[in-house]
Amino acid sequence: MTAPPPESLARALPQEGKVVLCTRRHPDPDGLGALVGMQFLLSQRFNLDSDLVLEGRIRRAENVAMRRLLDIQSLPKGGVDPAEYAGVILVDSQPGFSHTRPPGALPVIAVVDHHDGPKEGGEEIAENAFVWVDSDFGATSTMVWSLLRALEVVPDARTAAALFCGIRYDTQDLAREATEQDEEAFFELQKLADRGLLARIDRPSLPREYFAQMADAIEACRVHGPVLLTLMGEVTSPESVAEVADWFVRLEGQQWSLAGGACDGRYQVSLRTDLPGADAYPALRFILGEEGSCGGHGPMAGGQISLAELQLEEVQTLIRSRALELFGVVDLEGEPLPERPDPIPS
Ligand SMILES: [Mn+2]
Repeated sequence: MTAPPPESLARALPQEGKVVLCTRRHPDPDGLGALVGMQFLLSQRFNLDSDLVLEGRIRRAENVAMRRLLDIQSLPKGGVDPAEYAGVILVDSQPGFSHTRPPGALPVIAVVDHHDGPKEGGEEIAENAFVWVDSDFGATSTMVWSLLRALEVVPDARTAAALFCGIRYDTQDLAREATEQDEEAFFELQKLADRGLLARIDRPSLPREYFAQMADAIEACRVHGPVLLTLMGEVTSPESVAEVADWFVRLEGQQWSLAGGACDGRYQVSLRTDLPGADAYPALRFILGEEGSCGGHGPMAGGQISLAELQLEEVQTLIRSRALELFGVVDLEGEPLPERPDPIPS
């Protein structure tokens, strides 16, 4: 887990002008935290201006709260005039990932990410780009924090809050896939961050639509022994699919939780496991097969299948049969999730 020397970041950056910072479509807190941290680093250390481009919608309540309370400003993707920028920096994602399309006509000058994933498709990476990909890290925000530290930039309260949230949610408060570095960054940043803001981001108020989505998820869930399959129809957001997978893996005795839902012309899928040492990415790659694409690290993976050529029901059937096959539970009948006690005889 060694970082490339920070001087190589300096070499990859333009001497002047502006750069675009972006992350995956439908950014999560780690993506947002890494963007805010990188923007702060560029302005404080390199006197370089940057604009954020956020693609897709931010809908999960914590993410919406994080963006609003930290006042994270961005340009629409169509708002980038390539002539105004010297290049693109990508965080918490990589150019070859299907859910990430940096604004075109600009070279990728830096990549900082902690995901495993497809290695192809990086043709737009500049020759002397700073590329740091290391799946040992629990969060990309930790990697950005370590760059700040190596370059002797102390984050302000807002930047610290953003990076802290990235680590907090990607590692579930250090409980999941956290390394010593994640731990050190977490506690350092917690000291520097605005705590009132952190509390408001962590427990945001929720619309009734949120509870309706969760009711649908409970209804759709089927328990196949150690495997939970929650293959929903239309969902309010891709994040809600991830949230359902996260929520249901907490069911006692469960080892794998797979959730799926249709949104924006794609069937979004999230896989979680609490089996010690299990790797979700190869499992999801098998389940989505050639029809889909995915990425992930450790116990979590996410991906999608386009609904342009396949019907929703076909995709659900495909995912269900491959998941039951992979996990060896083809013979187990799926049971509804809520187990109701027998009514008390009157
Ligand atoms: Mn991440």
